[in-house]
Amino acid sequence: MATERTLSIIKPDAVAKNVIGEIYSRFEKAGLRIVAARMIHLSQEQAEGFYAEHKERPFFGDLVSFMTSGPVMIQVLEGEDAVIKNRDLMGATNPAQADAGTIRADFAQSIDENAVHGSDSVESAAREVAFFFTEDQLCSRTR
Ligand code: IDP
Repeated sequence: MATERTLSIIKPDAVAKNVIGEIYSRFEKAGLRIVAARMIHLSQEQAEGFYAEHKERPFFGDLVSFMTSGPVMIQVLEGEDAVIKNRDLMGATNPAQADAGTIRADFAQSIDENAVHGSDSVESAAREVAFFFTEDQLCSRTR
């Protein structure tokens, strides 16, 4: 097991539903620490840059307009196997296919509005964390 960091975003649908605390509680119960957090309303440029790898996908325009439709809560989670642990807590991309008890099964309504983002690998986590936070903004226990 390795101590990792991963980037998590509580998307506009879940912020609007007022379930930030419930989602944070799941991170904490799973042993993940929040080592940085910021609420922002993403600009079009930020959303397009963050999701650049999906630029050619047919849903890209909808994804960017959804992610800029309201504030998001962005956090860095740290802990043993943080990347996969967070992905397990999130559940499948399509909430209709997400396991019972996962964040997306409980709080998301559709594949477009699916409550949370989480980095899918240690490599993308490093890039995504750096997209929103500088190293000195991370209150890591490992520093
Ligand atoms: P992930 O968020 O589970 O890692 P990705 O495949 O990386 O899933 O897709 C990024 C985001 O793009 C998803 O969370 C979802 O909001 C959106 N998305 C993915 N596939 C579709 C689709 O087929 N239709 C609409 N939106 C999609």
